[in-house]
Amino acid sequence: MRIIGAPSDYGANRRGVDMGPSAIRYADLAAGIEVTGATVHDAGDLAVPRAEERDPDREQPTVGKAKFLRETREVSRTLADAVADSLADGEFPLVLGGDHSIAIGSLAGTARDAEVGAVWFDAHGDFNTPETSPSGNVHGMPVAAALGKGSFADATWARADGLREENVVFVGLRDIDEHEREAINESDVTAFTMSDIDERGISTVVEEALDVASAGVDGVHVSFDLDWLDPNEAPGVGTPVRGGATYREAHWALEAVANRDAEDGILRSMELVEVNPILDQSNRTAEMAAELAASALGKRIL
Ligand code: 4U7
Ligand code: MN
Ligand code: MN
Ligand code: MN
Repeated sequence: MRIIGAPSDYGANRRGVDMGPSAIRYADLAAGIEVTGATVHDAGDLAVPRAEERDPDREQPTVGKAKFLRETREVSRTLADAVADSLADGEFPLVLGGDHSIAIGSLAGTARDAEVGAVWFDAHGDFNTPETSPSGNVHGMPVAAALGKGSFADATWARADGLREENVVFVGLRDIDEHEREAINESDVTAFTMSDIDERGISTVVEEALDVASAGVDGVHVSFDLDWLDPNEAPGVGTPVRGGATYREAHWALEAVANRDAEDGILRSMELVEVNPILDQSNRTAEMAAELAASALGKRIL
């Protein structure tokens, strides 16, 4: 497998997530994964322009109120190539963010020559468009971007045409904006909320999510936003929302991904995003990210 760092924070409204890849590596990511018997190649970090270095006079492609679209487009293209190259070389791509806008690149890369589904572990729907976004932050838009919603319809760099809407599944939503909710309801994606997990249990929900995401596709991308976890367990995120998944639920979920992959080889690519070391306590959130990656790739903890 191949680790690809994408230290971009252009999609979030605060600094810090650009240090996510370093923090997750520091938490012994590679050693944790090697326990599964996998060979880990670390490809390092992609070159991402620093926010302070950008030229304010240079023209920005403005779409609605989406911020930093030129930089986001650049990062997305670079990352899409890196993910596609990794797959072409037969290595599983594990992408480290960065904020969740990097998923635009991961999805474009993994869906370049394939039909794919996606399982989205997140407190948020990430289904805003430049038109509906209350913040203008692109980390709240990657699913809509990849599916070509709103003004993303014309953004060939953002659209992942191989991503099938009916195979996109959200798990554990608990903070959705009004227009975002309408758009999710009108779409063909499947959405499980935290209430669904309370009612039906993590195992039923995740198994069903994997069924939906993997039906009739070549592979599944797992996108893991650390704010899916409860802030008590993972405080180092930019947009914490109380009432999230527990440590045990998160491990169960990703062990289920690994078990399913062992059965049918459906896991195609994965990303861990939104770790913000500045807001973290002793790197706990990055450690959680590293452990969860190992679980998804086959490590059993208990
Ligand atoms: B994340 C938000 F308004 N919905 O669009 C927005 F609440 O990648 C938050 O899931 C988005 O962390 C959070 O800005 C994006 C907001
Ligand atoms: Mn997210
Ligand atoms: Mn989120
Ligand atoms: Mn966030």
